Amino acid sequence: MAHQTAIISGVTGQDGSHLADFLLEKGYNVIGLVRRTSTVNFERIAHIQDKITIVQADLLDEVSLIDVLREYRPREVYNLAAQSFVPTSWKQPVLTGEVTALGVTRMLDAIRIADPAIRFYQASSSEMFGKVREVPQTEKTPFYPRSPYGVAKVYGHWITINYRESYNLFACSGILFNHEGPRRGLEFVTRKVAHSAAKIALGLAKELRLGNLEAKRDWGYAPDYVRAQWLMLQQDQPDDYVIATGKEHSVRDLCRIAFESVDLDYTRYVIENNPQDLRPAEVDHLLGDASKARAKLGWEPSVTFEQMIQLMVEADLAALKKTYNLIGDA
Ligand code: NAP
Ligand code: G4F
Repeated sequence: MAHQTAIISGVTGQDGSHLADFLLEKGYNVIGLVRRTSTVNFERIAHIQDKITIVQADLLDEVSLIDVLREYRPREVYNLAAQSFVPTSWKQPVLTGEVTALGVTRMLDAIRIADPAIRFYQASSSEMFGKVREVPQTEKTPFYPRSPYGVAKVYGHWITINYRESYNLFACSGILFNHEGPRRGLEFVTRKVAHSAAKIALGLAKELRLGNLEAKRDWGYAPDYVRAQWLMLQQDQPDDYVIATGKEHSVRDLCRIAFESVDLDYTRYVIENNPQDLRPAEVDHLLGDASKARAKLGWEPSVTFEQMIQLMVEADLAALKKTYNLIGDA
């Protein structure tokens, strides 16, 4: 496996950065695609910047994708790039469709044109289950997306399957349930809560405004989930897999655990049902059944929800203390 080349779109994101770490450990030559920005946003890959090759390409521009595939001739392409924040998908539904849906076709077409032997991973999402048709959700559960983001992901999922069946591409779709960690964007609820609990504990904030505290998710740990992405591309046959922990927690549980980890009672600080954080259509609960991945990939999660939230709060405490030049414990 040494010196295989892998291309990651979305390398500056949470998963892209963890996958780059993972593939470097495995001896891969890692090519990370970044879109052009006026200033660099390489915070999550700063520690490996000199170990990977960073190339400009955009999911909105197919020629840029064909060029990069022809130049670097990868064995594997991981398509992690997306407009991935659900609330933004109502504000920018067309942009979300262009990147998160049609961007998948551009990448698949680029592979078909440049080298159809490339193995392809598509970052599908449990958001596709939306208003869930059964509990828990498996690879066979029908989709009922509840946001423009979810609709775009359904398109990306089916175009991946269609290119596999039409052109015999080695194309896999990973239906990943929510996964988090200290590198999660600040706007997603786990990081928002962890960061605010740390700030309040340090006396840097007084309250936390949230939306719906009753929503439930099957939350896992991001480094475990990028291992599953790689495992899918190492099989003899391409296939689709649900990746989940099989345990669900509410946003309220998340608040309680995060605040308790800094000896605080969340009910004194959290303001719920903040209108700006409520959604036009909610996904009330997601719970995945990853039996297929366990059986065929040998995949297992390694970190519990409680451990992960604790780890996230600790990471934010340490980062805030450094930023604000604070000493001593919270
Ligand atoms: P993320 O942190 O939001 O990262 C998204 C990445 O996509 C960033 O690197 C971003 O670049 C890049 N990107 C956005 N638009 C692009 C474009 N037009 N061309 C090229 N790159 C572009 O997301 P994540 O949490 O790592 O998730 C990775 C993938 O898994 C996404 O497709 C997401 O929808 C999917 N997913 C995530 C989860 C989860 O719980 N994390 C669950 C299921 C599926 P910039 O840095 O320049 O913005
Ligand atoms: O953390 P969230 O924004 O994640 P969401 O919407 O589940 O989407 C994430 O997971 C998907 C997998 O199912 C990915 F495909 C997607 O890219 C993304 O990574 O919200 C989780 C829940 C929601 O029910 C939301 O209504 O938390 C609830 N929530 C309550 N208050 C909040 C807030 N979410 C956010 N972001 N901010 C709040 O203040």
